[in-house]
Amino acid sequence: MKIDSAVLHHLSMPLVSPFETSFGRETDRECVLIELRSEGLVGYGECVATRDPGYNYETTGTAMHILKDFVLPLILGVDVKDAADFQMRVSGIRGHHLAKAGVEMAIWDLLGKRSGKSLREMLGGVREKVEVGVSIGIQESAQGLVRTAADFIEQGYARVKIKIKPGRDVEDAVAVRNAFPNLRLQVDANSAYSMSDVPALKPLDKLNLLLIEQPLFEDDIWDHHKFQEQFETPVCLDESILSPRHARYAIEMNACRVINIKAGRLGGLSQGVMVHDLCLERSLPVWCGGMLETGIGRASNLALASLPNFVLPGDVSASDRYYARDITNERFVLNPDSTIDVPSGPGLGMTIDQEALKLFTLNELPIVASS
Ligand code: OSB
Ligand code: MG
Repeated sequence: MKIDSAVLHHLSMPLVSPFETSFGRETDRECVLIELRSEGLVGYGECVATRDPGYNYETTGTAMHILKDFVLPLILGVDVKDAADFQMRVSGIRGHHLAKAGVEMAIWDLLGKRSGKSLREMLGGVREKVEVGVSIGIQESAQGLVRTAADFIEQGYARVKIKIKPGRDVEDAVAVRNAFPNLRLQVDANSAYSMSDVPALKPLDKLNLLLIEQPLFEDDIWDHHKFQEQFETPVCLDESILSPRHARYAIEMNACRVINIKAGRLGGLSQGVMVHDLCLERSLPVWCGGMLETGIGRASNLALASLPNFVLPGDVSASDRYYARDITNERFVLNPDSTIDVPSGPGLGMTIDQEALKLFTLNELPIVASS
């Protein structure tokens, strides 16, 4: 499949409500939409880097640079056979997984459009709809959080994740637990703590949480082992798992009992599948994380989450939870059983609303093969 040209679309999309985590607050979601053209077909991929390097060191700015100057020159005018071939070609570029993953997604979209297969079929998904939950950012107060959670539960979300940070942890979690004694509830710290915070966090262990996500630093797989030893609640790693190797280290160190899979963080859907397969082999449940994606990235997450070992609900909510207007013509809706349907059309199964795309574009960069 010869890649003829590419366009990078640097987007900024207004969120329906601000999203606050331990590392910051977003009111508009920036990302880079990657458009690849090949043999008369157009494929799209979403790079989930954000404006600020809070979750990950990459930003939309670094992604534009790495894609334009390093990743795309390695594939433009080149016959890229599949995701594995793409990974081999970009293996000399250290890091920048979010940038690489966006291109790999666009390659899958092209492969599917060429073969008539959906991403779910190509990845080996086994479900036509996947269980989902909602990730709630830090609210103005514990009471406000309970109200927000109640609203999402009312809409049909059967699993809730709340963001925590020092000063806004146990009290918030206790408030939600008291209001909803049987709710499937989990917390995400986005690396806000260190081992000295263990005593303060200990009460979380009594709240019957599904898991505690990424309490410690990204590069602290070993300290997560020490943390897990002190908690009965399963620790889930997000930021720490940047490759299938990291997943193996974490499993062998007993640093976690659950892994959150994000194709972006791992450098591509193919790497996400590898982590999925490894966890299946080692009997660790996984679930699909989210990055407030547009319809493009959401379609990719749903296809990935249809693989057999995604046994916990994903952070993949309905389109209206994120955007009043999305860049895709198709919108995702929540089914009454807290699931979302996996797209079944060729590739990602999505079409772009060109008018919306224009509306949200900060910068558009066409790139053609040199020579
Ligand atoms: O840690 O899972 C996270 C969003 C941005 C960055 C990091 C995270 C998140 C979320 C959002 O939790 C989940 C979603 O897309 O609904
Ligand atoms: Mg997380």
